[in-house]
Amino acid sequence: MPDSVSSAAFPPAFLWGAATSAYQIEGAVREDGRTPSIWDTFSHTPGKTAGGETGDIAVDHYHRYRDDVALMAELGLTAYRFSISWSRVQPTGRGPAVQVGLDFYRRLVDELLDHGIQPAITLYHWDLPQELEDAGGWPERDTALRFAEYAQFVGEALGDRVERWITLNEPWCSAFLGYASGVHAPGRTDPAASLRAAHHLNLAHGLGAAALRAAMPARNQVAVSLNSAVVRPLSQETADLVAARRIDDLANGIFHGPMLHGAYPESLFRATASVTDWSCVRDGDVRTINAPLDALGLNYYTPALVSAEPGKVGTARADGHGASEHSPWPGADDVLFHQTPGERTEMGWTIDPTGLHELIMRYTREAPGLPLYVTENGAACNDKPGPDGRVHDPERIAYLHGHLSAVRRAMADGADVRGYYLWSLMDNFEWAYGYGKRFGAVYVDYATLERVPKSSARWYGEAARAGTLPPVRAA
Ligand code: PNW
Repeated sequence: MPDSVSSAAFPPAFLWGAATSAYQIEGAVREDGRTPSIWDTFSHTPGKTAGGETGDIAVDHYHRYRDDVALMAELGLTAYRFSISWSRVQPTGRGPAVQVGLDFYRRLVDELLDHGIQPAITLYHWDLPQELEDAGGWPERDTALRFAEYAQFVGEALGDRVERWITLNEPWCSAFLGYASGVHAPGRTDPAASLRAAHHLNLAHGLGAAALRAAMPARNQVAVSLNSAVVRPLSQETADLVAARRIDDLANGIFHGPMLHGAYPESLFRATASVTDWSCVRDGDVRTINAPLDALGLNYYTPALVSAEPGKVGTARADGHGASEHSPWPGADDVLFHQTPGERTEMGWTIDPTGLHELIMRYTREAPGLPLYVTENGAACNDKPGPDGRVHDPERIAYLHGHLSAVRRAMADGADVRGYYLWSLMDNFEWAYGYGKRFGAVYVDYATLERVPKSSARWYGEAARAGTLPPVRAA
């Protein structure tokens, strides 16, 4: 890419953010009336997470949020995306909201605003109250109705001071890692249930968006964050193109179809006909899901490379996110996933910034006029403090430089990208991988919980202050 583009300034209003989620950072799982979510149950089930690690303490953000906000401000961040623990607000997933639960988030928001950092709230980042799972979880329609009620409570409590709202984070992961491959909570392996979960997550998004709008000032923005896959066929042969199309339906069309276009792709129904009859979709649901959005959040880490393997009914590791005997792709048993060539992060995910450019341009065409945010992007690296106590992570700086350049290039190509949230502010509980995978720009010493900004955090802060990317050597 021409240097004039990659080094060009970002617009002054561009948000330079970082992202986290509640279960991954808060800890304090039994405080102030919080009850277990599916991730508490899952992480405490032997064999489900690396080393049996849990979010019981995580990085203790619940008690350290003031210091964490001060650190963000010192680094120069202008935005912060975090999620709310539903179990703190409605411990049983239903009934009246708990004031102490809401108060924590109000204090956090006020702290952010006092430091000039714009908050963005994700309502659901995978931590369903366990009681709702016991009642059937996302495969049950009632969970979507419960979500709308929860959205209303949070919107009423914080809508006066938080402008940016995200209903769901990565519903693909909730539905398919949670209910099909089972590598995420609640760990079920029922393909039909996973497709019902996908529909009810969509419905939750639509009902939740409506509840937020009714509860908040009209100026606020309602969005959703999708981990839309960048799917590439291994060859241009018809069978591989068809395989790529199928994965695109199952990863993307299943969510953006009803959300952006008001319809599920017909080809999705055909591909999954042997798994479900989709009778969970009732009249009017798609209209509810299709409620207008104010912005779209895109989470991007790595592209997918697929081919057809006729006759194979198998379980290729689909995404690098935990091996399982069960596929997170119901309806795609004869599709094979390949490792994209190239350098990889500690997750084994190939580093490919062109995928982010492609993704942004795709949604620029798919949803003309809709402002876009990169709501997650980042890398797990093998970070260790050096003898001087500092943590040097040139790989992460290169990753960020590459991907932010791709964002800038997409903007030059006409995309309306309003901000970027690096995943993640600090090292945290990386789900089934436990604490072994470090995504933070800030290093966390898990023995002391001390925070040490990595060189990437300084580099990124410098970019935020300058509104342009420093050279990769700067740190
Ligand atoms: C996202 N996949 O997870 C989540 O939103 C974060 O909570 C998480 O820490 C981060 O990315 C890094 O993993 C993903 O299988 C999980 O394709 C799985 C996949 C993608 C993203």
